[in-house]
Amino acid sequence: MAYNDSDPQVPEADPAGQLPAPAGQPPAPLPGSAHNGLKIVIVGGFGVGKTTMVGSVSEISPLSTEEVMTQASVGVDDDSHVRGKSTTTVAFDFGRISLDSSNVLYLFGAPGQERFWFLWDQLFAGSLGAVVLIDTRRMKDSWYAIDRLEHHRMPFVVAVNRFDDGPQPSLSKVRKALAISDQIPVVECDARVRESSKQVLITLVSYLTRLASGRTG
Ligand SMILES: Nc1nc2c(ncn2[C@@H]2O[C@H](COP(=O)(O)OP(=O)(O)OP(=O)(O)O)[C@@H](O)[C@H]2O)c(=O)[nH]1
Ligand SMILES: [Mg+2]
Repeated sequence: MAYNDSDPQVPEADPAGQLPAPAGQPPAPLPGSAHNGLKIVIVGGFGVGKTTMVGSVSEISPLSTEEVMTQASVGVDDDSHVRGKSTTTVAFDFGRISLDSSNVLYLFGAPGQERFWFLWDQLFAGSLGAVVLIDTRRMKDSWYAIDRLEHHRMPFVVAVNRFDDGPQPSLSKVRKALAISDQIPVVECDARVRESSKQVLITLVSYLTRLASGRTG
């Protein structure tokens, strides 16, 4: 089944159901019946919003490994489109969403800077699938993520994180520019908004479900 770029809604039932309290609120403790952990990774280039997405959608205060960017990174990291950004992920972000009484989604946000990419392969271990976050101002920064995921044969969906000052290509154009096959969902999102990030994860889980049941292609 080809994915419909023009339809921002997830076509299938919400497998995540209602999410618990937003991050920052007192989290609901993980029920003792939650025995099935599902690992998802969020990857993409430097400063595309990976940490923001984990933080917006996690039901617990996310664990993050943000460090202040120093003068030493000048000339090494391309910060030309992230001028307001003062910290960067140096290991990973970690968040959690309870899907139901027995299934829990564990979210890992990857570090975006090239010098930390060696960590990605470890982060992929045991993952069911991935979200590739895209910043349309720097589309080529996502090639490495897509390349690594294809290398690992890991299913992924593409989420275009819209920044106000960036170009606003259609999802079809993004798909074409990144040579994403028709079966792979390409959606847009605002990583700062919980509901929007949640929809991206639902898209991924729906896609994984379709793959598992052989209903794609
Ligand atoms: N306008 C806008 N800003 C965003 C959006 N998502 C994230 N930001 C901002 O973009 C900056 C980068 O976000 P991060 O979440 O740190 O990006 P990251 O991908 O984790 O960065 P690294 O870990 O350093 O690669 C932050 O200042 C966010 O507030 C968005 O959808 N729209
Ligand atoms: Mg980060």
